[in-house]
Amino acid sequence: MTQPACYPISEAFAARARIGRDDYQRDYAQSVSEPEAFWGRIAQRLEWFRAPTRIKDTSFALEDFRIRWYEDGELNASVNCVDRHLATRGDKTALLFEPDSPDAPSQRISYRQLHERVCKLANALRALGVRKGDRVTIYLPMIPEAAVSMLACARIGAIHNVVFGGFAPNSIADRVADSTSKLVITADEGLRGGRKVPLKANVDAALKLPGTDSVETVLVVRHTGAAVEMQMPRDRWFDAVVNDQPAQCEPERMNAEDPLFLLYTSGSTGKPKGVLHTTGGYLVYASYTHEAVFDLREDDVYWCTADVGWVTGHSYIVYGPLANGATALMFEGVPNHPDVSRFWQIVDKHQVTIFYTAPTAIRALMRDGDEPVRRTSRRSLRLLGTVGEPINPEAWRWYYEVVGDSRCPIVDTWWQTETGGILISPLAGAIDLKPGSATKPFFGVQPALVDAGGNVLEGEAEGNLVLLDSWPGQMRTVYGDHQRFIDTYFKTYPGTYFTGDGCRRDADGYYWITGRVDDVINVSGHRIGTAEVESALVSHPKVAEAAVVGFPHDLKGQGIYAYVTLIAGEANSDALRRDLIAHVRSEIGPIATPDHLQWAPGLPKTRSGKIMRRILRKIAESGSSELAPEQLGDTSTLADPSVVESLVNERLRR
Ligand code: 6R9
Repeated sequence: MTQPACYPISEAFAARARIGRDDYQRDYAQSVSEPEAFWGRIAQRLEWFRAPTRIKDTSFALEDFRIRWYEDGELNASVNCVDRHLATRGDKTALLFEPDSPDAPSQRISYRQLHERVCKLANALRALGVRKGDRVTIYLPMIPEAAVSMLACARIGAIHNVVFGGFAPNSIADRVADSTSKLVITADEGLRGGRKVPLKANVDAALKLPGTDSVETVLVVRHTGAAVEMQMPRDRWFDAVVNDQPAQCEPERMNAEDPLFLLYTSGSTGKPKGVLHTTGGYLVYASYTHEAVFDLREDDVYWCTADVGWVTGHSYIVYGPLANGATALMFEGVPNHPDVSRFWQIVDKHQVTIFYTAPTAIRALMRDGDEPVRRTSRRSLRLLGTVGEPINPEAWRWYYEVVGDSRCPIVDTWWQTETGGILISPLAGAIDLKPGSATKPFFGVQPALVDAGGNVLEGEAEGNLVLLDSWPGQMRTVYGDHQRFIDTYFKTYPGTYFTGDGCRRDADGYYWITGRVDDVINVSGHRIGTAEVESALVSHPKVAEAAVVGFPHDLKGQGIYAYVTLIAGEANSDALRRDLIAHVRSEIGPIATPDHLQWAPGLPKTRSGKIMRRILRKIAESGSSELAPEQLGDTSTLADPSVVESLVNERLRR
């Protein structure tokens, strides 16, 4: 039986949807023809101390570059996410916490309770000397304190810098040092699938590394109760400093363009960069996209399975949902513990209505078959979403048919850390779905495809995805390196923002993201820079040189394929291979673990010494299929063609 290529808008869904087909056409047209009027109106959804009158002042032209939204507006993000709801939603659950173990009790935190917790921590931070503009690193598990910490920083104007709990000490140290953080908030340990993550010990190790002396205080949340070493006077128990604080805290008046947070993300070159988001535009965009894309209603129970360590957790667990007064579920654990029905049991337990996850999780659960899903009800669900990487149509259909019982539309949302919020996605009441396509641009978003020469391609086409104009949620700079911001995103195709993604547009104007076209690998929806993995490998005393590329991986989307040349006189062995893989894990973190490591007597280079990654990618991608020399493309610029032959012969055959 052939599968439908298009799933028309569900009539049942459309009948009650916030945005219908005609609304989308009309509002989209206005959003690009009169962006000031459109975004001025949308900004009214927030509570401002001073309402903005200057809405948009942006230019991507290099000689006249600027990105400013709502620049005379004043607001506070925590007031919008908490205080504003007290009058009408004080007893409504803001955060619904589901712990790692199903045997531990879940927790409901009302908006009123959230207000008290945020205010107390904000007062504690002030008492510890944290001021507007100071940076605070947050290295926590998926527990309510993570959201509370972000909002407490926002309340006093401190810039938070959340570091994913899976990162190793070196990665924490890089982020603390680059942001010159004054304070770190962590926990004794994290829990994931019953396994303990030594968060405090990782922070201790990180803060021994050079460049981290800016840190004056480490606040430690007691979570598992494990014994940890407290280094006085630096380390303080979170509860001890928070408990006696007053339950009210005067919020800082922030300009719309004052920074809200930093979030480090991997790029093609160098170390991860600190993506800086500001207050007004980001919050307008996160809250509006959250309401529109997820068709949010007052009684929804909304669950995004991302970790707050990634941008999805920032925009669609914390800022978007809470600014909208929603009930957001926070899950500490993993999809397959204690068994592979865990997600769906949580859906039933809390009557989740909107569920947002990553394709890699769907593919992993799909491998275990339909039964673990079918044995749960899932009747409460009405909308499903995905994010992080392209979803293959097979996984899309399984998600649609098995998880959603062919009843729930799927929103495949394309966006980036840099974009702050969703840019291309279906609106389930307005746009027909096609499995594997993120479909159409959100309001105000103007995608275009360009060829290698920067020529804009019209109609059906495939090319590099750029954006022609700004949107309020766009990042404003790379922390401490504005030139790097401009060089990375605005120089490749001048006058446009270059996303780093390849994309196809079909005859209906639908966008199909094909994946990164730069040296970024998307492993299970996590961005890993090849340069980072290479530098971790080369930091091993036995390694002379390394080159890292991505290759197709059934579960992870892409896997990490490393080619390693040892220093002269060192012999390769399986033990050394394991040692090098473990070395990368401990340098960066488990998410950067190479899936395959191939010994390379030499790397293919041009005569000027540049590694020809194109060839390495071809070899890694080929698997067990035949690889004829002409499939490697032009090899005439190779300094030593013989190295390629041995790499081809020794390649991993899958
Ligand atoms: C939100 C987030 C961004 C990169 C992006 C692209 C890939 C994200 C996608 C998708 C296809 C989707 N990506 N969503 N590709 N379809 N729906 O994931 O941010 O971690 O910065 O990653 O992820 O390649 O450029 P981030």
